[in-house]
Amino acid sequence: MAILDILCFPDKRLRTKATDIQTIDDDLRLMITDMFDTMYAAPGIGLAASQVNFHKRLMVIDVSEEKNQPLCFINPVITHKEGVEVMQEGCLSVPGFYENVERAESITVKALDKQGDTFELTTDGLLAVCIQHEIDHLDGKLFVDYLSPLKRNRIRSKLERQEKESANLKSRPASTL
Ligand code: GNR
Ligand code: NI
Repeated sequence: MAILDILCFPDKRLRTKATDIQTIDDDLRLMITDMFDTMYAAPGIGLAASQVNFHKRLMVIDVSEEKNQPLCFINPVITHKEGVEVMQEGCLSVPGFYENVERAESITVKALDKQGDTFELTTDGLLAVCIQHEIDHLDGKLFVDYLSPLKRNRIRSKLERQEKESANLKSRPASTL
């Protein structure tokens, strides 16, 4: 069981465009297991590989109440979008901030599962929102990009300040705490 570190906005590495996965082997399946462990521990309903500094097109999702419906998407592509819906979103890479984002209401996504078999899924609601949110991560995009520059900059400043504060605490000798 390995819990991976999650990159936080405004870390530039979150802007990397992930590349397609060519081989689905045991190394990749270990990464998938670690991503599920990390997502459930956070806790979150989804996690894109980009968030754990692995810039390949891979994401995991579980939107079930019981946390017993793990979904793994390799090289996901949205093949159809319909309607518009606004939902309040959060992100493990933007901790503590929740804002309304407009996305397609219903989508069809095509991907490979962890055996390398192609599957297609048509869905709406929270799962559709989450799939779009995770694919954005793989393209280097974050939900804060949909907000006004003013809101985004406020969030950036607060997270930068928190990051400096925690870095300071870590470098202080225990005797001064
Ligand atoms: O845990 C998460 N919750 C969430 C809520 C509304 C819309 C999207 C999400 S995804 C997020 C986990 C995350 O950051 N995935 O990239
Ligand atoms: Ni996210």
